[in-house]
Amino acid sequence: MKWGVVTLFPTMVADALAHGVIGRAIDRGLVELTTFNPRVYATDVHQTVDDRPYGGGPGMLMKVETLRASIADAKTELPKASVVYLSPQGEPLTQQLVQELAALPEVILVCGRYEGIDERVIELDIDREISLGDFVLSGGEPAAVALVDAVGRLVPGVLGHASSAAQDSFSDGLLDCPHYTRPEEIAGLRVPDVLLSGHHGDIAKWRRKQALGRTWLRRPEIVEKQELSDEDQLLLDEFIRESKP
Ligand code: 9D3
Repeated sequence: MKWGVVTLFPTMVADALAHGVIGRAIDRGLVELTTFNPRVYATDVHQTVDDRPYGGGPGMLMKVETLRASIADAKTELPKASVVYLSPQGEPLTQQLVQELAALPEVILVCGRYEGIDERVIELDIDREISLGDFVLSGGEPAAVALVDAVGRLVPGVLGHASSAAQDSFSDGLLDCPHYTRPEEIAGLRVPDVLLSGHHGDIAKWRRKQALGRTWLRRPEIVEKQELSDEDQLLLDEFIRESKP
């Protein structure tokens, strides 16, 4: 899968993605990442890439000519790409949207800085607008990193069998169960007996029950939206009964 990222801070994106499974996927050519910097198209001595908003007020916008030149450059290199503008006004990112993007051959991500970009550039050059959620970032780059990471791990061959995307929390809509490693006791806190029992059936049931219970406690709206199987409903009822004093 090919990504183009339009950004004033190309190293911020490329360096952040150079590690772990995505870094390896880039090294192996499974994920291709090219950055396009509007600064390259600045023509004046100050290398200006920002401009003042009509109507006045505080804050600047990205300068139109340099931004559009770099988007055009990205489109030439990635002719099949959907162009995504990362912004707080966008559609909230979900795993479903991540899966949708993973089916595309090429995506161009436009990272805003300052107060954002001219509305007409959105109309002319952008296919869709995506947000990470209702909190404030300083620019689109951290969102681009998160999006390439989330989509990249769905590209065939990127994950090993053990961590395959099908096993993810959220692939079945639930939060993950608690995990434990050595030692058996930390500051008086013991690993649950069932995990030491070697009974794989009991362990799977316990993990499922914990996943259902934690989702019910922390994200009740996720459980409400789901149609639980009879077996899941029994496990959740048991968790709720045991969680009451
Ligand atoms: C504090 C400035 N805000 C004034 C109302 C507007 C604003 C402009 C630019 C807020 C954030 C940003 C930069 N954010 C992004 O580029 C961004 C973002 C985000 O802030 N939150 C969640 N997802 C995203 S995707 C891109």
